[in-house]
Amino acid sequence: MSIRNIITEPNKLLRQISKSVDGVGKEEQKLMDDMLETMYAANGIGLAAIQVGVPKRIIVMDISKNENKKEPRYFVNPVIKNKDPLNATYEEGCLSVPDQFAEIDRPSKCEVEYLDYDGNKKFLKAEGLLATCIQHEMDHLEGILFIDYLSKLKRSMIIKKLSKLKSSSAEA
Ligand code: GNR
Ligand code: NI
Repeated sequence: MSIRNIITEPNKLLRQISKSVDGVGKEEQKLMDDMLETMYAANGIGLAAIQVGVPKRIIVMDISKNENKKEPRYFVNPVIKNKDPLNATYEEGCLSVPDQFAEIDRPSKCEVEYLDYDGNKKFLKAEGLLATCIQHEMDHLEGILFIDYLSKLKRSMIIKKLSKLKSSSAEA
């Protein structure tokens, strides 16, 4: 396993639409292992493959927040089958939008069909933080970031701040 570099906004890669994978093979499993390690190292609760530069419809997640009892989840080719008409608000952050947080409204519950780490078809009914996180990650697969739900002014202020941070640091 190895830790990969997390791409941050502004970066065109984050706006790319990720492609479905043909099934879960060794390559996908290696990617999921790396993504999970990268996510834990960054103290995140979810990560989409495009955040490490791979445009595949693959997500890893662990909302357990307990170092001793890890509960990794893997979603390959996830599809949302149902969304609750009732919304819930959570303060969201994103590893690709460092140190920025905002309250975002999303359907409070959702149902997802996907393949797991072993390529088996699964169906999950999610609510609470899990539902929010799945929707946040699935947005990444469409090139959407949580800041896209903010006003133009707030979004452009955040992007400006992040570009300044980038130009003042050694890394691109
Ligand atoms: O670590 C993360 N925390 C988080 C908090 C509220 C809603 C969504 C998230 S996902 C985020 C990690 C990330 O950027 N995933 O794409
Ligand atoms: Ni994110």
